[in-house]
Amino acid sequence: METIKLEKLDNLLVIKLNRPESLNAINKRMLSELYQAFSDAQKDNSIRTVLLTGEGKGFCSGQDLKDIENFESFSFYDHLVNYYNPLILKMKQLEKPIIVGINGTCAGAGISLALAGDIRIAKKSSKFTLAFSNIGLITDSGSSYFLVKLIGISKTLEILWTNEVLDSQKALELGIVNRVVEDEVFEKEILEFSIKIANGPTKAYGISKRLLNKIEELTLIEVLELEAQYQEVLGKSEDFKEGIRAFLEKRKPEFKGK
Ligand code: T3D
Repeated sequence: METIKLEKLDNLLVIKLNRPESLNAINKRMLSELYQAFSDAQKDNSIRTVLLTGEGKGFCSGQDLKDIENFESFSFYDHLVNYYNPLILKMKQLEKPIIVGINGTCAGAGISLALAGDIRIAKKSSKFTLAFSNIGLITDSGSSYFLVKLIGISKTLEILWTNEVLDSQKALELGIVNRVVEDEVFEKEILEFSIKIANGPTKAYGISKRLLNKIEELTLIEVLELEAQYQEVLGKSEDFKEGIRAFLEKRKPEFKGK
């Protein structure tokens, strides 16, 4: 891979965006490589969680503005529909946890990428800016959808129109990130957190992701039915049996993700 680094740490796949000279700006190659990495993670049963983070001082500065040769002939529509959107959907549809470790600057489509993950942990010194309207664009690659769900229409419009640079504490207060970690311990803490999740009951985590991500399209009656159907499946899983055994034997469960 040219634009991302992959490292397998037991059952955790670490994906590092690897174009640090541009704060990990996204080019076509990176979009294809990320799509491939998430597709492979879906097929590989030994991978039980993905940690997505960035190399260097940025997490991701969004679309590589130097990669577009001719803006006149460039089709934003084709680019989004063929490259960005499939990746965002692939991440949302992956039935395994995706932890995003935001290690620095996060801008434009970098925010979309972070929001397509499930849990975001930010390094304290990270900065967030939508950047889209700086160049006369709107939120894309899912960020309109994710932001409105997380922080509402009015706040999304405010940060989009003003291009306010949010620090990690503000991002936490708004609910854009789940946790903020001191710079010195960031690497250690995102790894520890991800490993803990990777050792959990992966099947239950995957099914809860599937259910919760579509909950707003469903009625209470439909949710009650789906909860019952999915619980029926999980009640037959190896991890459920192990959870019960561990409870009775007063020890910590050793889940296998099955
Ligand atoms: O269809 C489609 O594809 C459209 C999709 C659009 C989605 C989008 O993401 S639109 C938004 C694109 N992103 C931006 O507009 C952000 C542009 N960058 C910035 O505004 C600033 O760089 C930051 C606020 C992110 C960080 O500022 P700072 O001062 O910390 O760093 P810097 O010095 O500006 O950047 C460091 C280097 O990274 C610099 O390179 P140089 O001059 O040292 O060689 C800079 O040019 C480069 N860089 C930063 N962002 C990008 C970039 N290079 C290419 N593309 C970037 N997005």
